This record gives sequence, C-alpha cells and structure tokens, in this order.
Amino acid sequence: MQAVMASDASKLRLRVTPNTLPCQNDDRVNDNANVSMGYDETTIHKTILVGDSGVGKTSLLVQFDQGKFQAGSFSATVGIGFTNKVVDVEGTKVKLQIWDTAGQERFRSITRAYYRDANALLLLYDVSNKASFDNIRAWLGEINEYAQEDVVIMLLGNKADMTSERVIRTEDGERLANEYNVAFMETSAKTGMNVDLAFMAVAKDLKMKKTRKPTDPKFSVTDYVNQEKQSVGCCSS
Ligand SMILES: Nc1nc2c(ncn2[C@@H]2O[C@H](COP(=O)(O)OP(=O)(O)OP(=O)(O)O)[C@@H](O)[C@H]2O)c(=O)[nH]1
Ligand SMILES: [Mg+2]
Repeated sequence: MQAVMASDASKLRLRVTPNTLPCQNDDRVNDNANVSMGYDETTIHKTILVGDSGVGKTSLLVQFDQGKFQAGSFSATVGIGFTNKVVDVEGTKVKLQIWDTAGQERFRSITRAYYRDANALLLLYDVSNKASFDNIRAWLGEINEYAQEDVVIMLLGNKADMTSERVIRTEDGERLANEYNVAFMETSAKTGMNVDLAFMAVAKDLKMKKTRKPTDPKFSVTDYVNQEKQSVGCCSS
C-alpha cells in the first residue's frame, strides 16, 4: 500500500465506489448472490490500524496484503491511506477496508477523525519498546472517547520475533487486554506470525455481529484467538 498525504485522504475515499470492489459485477445480476447465510457480502467494514510511530502498522498491513516484509530503513507513514481486502470467513466474503494511520503525534488530529465510523481497530505496540506499550492506555482512552461503542478492538504486541530485544512480556499484554476486555495476541510482521489471524478474527467478529440471532451462543473473539494463535517459537510460518 502507498502512504498518502493527509490532503489526499478524501480523494482516496471517493475511490471506494462499488465498482472498485471484487465480485460487484456478478452481484448485480442477482441480489441474493450478495447474501450469504443472512450476511450482506457488499458490506464494507472500516478497520483502522493505530498505535505509536514505528510499532509496525504499515509492515503488518503489507505482510497481510502482499505476504512480504521490507526490512531496513524505517519510513514513517505520512497522513493516512487504505487497502481493500476480502477475507473468507467460513465461505462468506467479508470486506475489510483497512486504514493505515500515521503514528506520529503531529497526525493525531487526522487519525481521530477516522475513529468515529470505524467498525474495528487494531491497536499495536512494539514488544521491544516500553513506551509504545505504556501509551496503550492513552490510545484506549482516545478510542473510548472518539470511536463507536460497539467497535471491535484487538490489541497486538508486534515484533514478537525480536526475542533478545523484548522488554514487554506476553503476560503483560494479556493482563492489559483483560483489564480493558479486548482481544489480544502477539504478532510479527516480519515472520507473518498471527498476522492473517488478526484480520481473520476481526472479520469473523464483524460478521458474527451482523448475523447472530439472540438465541445463538455469543461469539467470543478472545476465545477464538486464544484457540488459534501461535506463540513465539511455536511454529514456522
Ligand atoms: N523485527 C521486526 N521489525 C518490524 C516488525 N514490524 C515492523 N518492523 C520494523 O519496524 C520499523 C517500523 O515499522 P512501520 O511498519 O513503518 O511502523 P509504523 O507503525 O507504520 O510507523 P508510522 O507509520 O510512523 O506510524 C520498520 O523498520 C520495520 O521494518 C516486526 O514484526 N519485526
Ligand atoms: Mg506506517
């Protein structure tokens, strides 16, 4: 994904017309084709990546979108931009419009403006950077203030591959997530560990929110990620 200047964000938003989305032409032939088990597959879920500068938001999105990691010099995102992705949740297409925000303080007011209509937020810290973890409480405060009440929130401790530089233990992340009642896992944009799972879990939760009947058992995204996630040193990815 290309980083874009803040002033271009509104132009980019205009490009999100139905014609730019996969499957649209076929869907027009038959309205029912858009509906899978009561879920409207044309629904676009706005998902935002937030967290301090340098925690790996852009890298996580690039890994999810293109399956690659660009090591080397860090180039901070300027402004905000998005990538459309379709996630297959048990045969249903869930469309995520993933916004990559700039973590630098000077872009904070722009980022805030995007919280309001977000359906999901992936909040990242860097396990090798204590300040980025300490700032999570402030981020959650912001989210609480500006985002919708039913927004899906996932806390991600990124750079889990950096074992010797790690300063935040897995259990510290877990404890914080429990305190705020949000789902949590550690990820690595470098190795790809849990990257697909993070977006899959968000897509699954968003889909469940739209289709769950009052009599259905409640879907717990926390239980789902605890069941599916990999731990550092667990598996090759
Ligand atoms: N080892 C390792 N390095 C990572 C990982 N994720 C990101 N990095 C590196 O960390 C630096 C910052 O990553 P970015 O993805 O640009 O960070 P960002 O959160 O988008 O930063 P801003 O755009 O300023 O908000 C880059 O040098 C990346 O290569 C990871 O999982 N593991
Ligand atoms: Mg970035």
